[in-house]
Amino acid sequence: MRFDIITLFPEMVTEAAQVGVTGKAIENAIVTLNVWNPRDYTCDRHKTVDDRPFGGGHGMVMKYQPLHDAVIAAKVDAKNDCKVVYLSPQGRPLTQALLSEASELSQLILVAGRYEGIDERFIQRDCDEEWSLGDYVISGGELAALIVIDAITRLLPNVLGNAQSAQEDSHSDGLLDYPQFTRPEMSAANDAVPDVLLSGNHADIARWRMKQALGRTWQKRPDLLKKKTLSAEQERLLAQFKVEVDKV
Ligand code: 9WO
Repeated sequence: MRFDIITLFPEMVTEAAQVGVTGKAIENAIVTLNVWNPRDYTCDRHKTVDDRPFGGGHGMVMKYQPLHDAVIAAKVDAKNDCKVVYLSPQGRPLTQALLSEASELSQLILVAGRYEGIDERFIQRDCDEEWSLGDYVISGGELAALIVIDAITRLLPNVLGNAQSAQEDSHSDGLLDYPQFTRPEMSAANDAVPDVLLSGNHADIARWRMKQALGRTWQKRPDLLKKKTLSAEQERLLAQFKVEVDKV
């Protein structure tokens, strides 16, 4: 998969992407990352990428033309399954399902804005979609682009060592993760690792983990649970969790 990022701070994206899972995917040529700086597509002596907003107000707005020319450059050998996405708080809220869909694309062009925003005509004419990470504001789209790249990369075939691990991650089945423990077995008298995890009984462990995942989702994110249809077994495990919570 190919990612193209339109950004005034290309090194911010390329440096951060070299670390960890995304770095390995780039090294193994599963992912290619290209950055395009609108400043390189300006036509004036001062390489102007921003201007004052019509109607007044403080701050600056990114100009249409350098952004447009940078996207055109990124599209030189675009296939038809290419999408241009602007990252902003006005966008459609990103979900694991949306990211999973996007991981089928061969090219994703991510536009990272700066300043107080970008000329609306660029969003209208040049972008296919607008995505939001959540209801908060950051100083530019680069960190959002990195999150999108990271989340999609880990869904690509041959990226995660264990083929199952992305599938088993929190949210891929609409539930929160079950709790994890490692050594030591007992750090304080009333701080023990649940017995079942030490039992070696894999069916019991799987049931316990499913019960915890259901229980925590019910406790912390009831909104997620409302969207899911549970199997009879899952209903039974959740009921059991609720009884056990009442006892403590
Ligand atoms: C800054 C600002 C200052 C005064 C009045 C209004 C203002 N709006 C903004 C603003 O939204 N700036 C944006 C910063 C411009 C485009 C890139 N920026 C951005 C992207 N902030 N937050 C995101 C983002 C992207 C994806 N998901 C969540 C947030």
